[in-house]
Amino acid sequence: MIEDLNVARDAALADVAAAASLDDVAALDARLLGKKGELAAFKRQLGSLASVDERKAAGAAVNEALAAVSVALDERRAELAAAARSAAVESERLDLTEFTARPARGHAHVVTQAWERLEDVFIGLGYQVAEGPEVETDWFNFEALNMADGHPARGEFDTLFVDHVAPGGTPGHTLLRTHTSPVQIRAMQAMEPPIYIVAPGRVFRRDTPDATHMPVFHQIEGLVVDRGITMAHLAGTIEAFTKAFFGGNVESRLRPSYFPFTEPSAEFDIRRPNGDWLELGGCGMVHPAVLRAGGIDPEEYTGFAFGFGIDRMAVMRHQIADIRDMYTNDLRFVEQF
Ligand code: FA5
Repeated sequence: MIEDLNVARDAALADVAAAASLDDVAALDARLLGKKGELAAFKRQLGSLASVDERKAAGAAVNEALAAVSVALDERRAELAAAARSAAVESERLDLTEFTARPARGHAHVVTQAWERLEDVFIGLGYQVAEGPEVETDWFNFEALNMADGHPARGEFDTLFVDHVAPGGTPGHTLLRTHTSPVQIRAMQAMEPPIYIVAPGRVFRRDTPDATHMPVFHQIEGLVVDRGITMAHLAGTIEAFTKAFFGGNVESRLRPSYFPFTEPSAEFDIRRPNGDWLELGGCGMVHPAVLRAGGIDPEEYTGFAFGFGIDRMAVMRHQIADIRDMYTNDLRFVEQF
């Protein structure tokens, strides 16, 4: 019997060593050690042995075999559990190395920087920042600015019309604003004098892109309405803000011009390093008809207004040769500013 037992024990140990999973181990445990298991069967045979000594020796051998198989099962179980744990750890591992390098941070675009710097300069001079819509009506963009239907000056603004008819309106009267000047009217309607506002924003024209023009560009409008405002205040204000924006050493000139919404009118130019003059904006004393359209009595108040190209100011500040370079989205270019 002991020989049979040894054969059965060795076979059991071989099976345990070959168990491939924790489920296999559990099945073996039941098959080998259970009450009706293969090794327990030897216990039942003990009674049939003749002598007490034989029974003792065989009983001890059965117990040893059971203990050996039990230890082997525990060991195999521990091995398989450890392997399962490391497999889980491996599969759930997070690769944190990608977070060790700081992600690159961008910065404001050169035109946005100019926009914000201009706002800062004017806030420093006591102005408020105003806004208006980019999609405007014919009335705010032209009519209220002293450009009645058919006024030849309308032709100077290559206007993009929007396929939309306002309630109660007529077709062809909704447009993308061609300048920030309609915000003058909105500000005058919304505020009582004294008015000191700037309105930076995006404007649209059917202009062909070239070194100094874009079809979508930015302007900053200025409007002052108060008692006793003169052209001298306008000239002083332009000098103050261009000095603050460009630094002290800029060569500039105000040259007589014409806008239907200002009288008298002027244009402001600045000298480029190559000696050429670049037009930065238009300005003038607010026309009485425009004050009236804004609900202000021109007998009581006077005002000045200006509209400057922000993109052109950025170009001048950074000595950029071509305005289009700012909009090609070439990182090698935009990272320089
Ligand atoms: C106007 O738009 C007037 N509303 C300015 C004004 C306001 C005059 C208040 C008087 C009182 P103008 O069309 O000249 O004017 O444009 C003003 C400035 O916008 C130009 O001097 C230029 O700096 C800029 N600008 C005009 N067209 C373009 C364009 N296509 N691309 C980039 N900048 C432009």
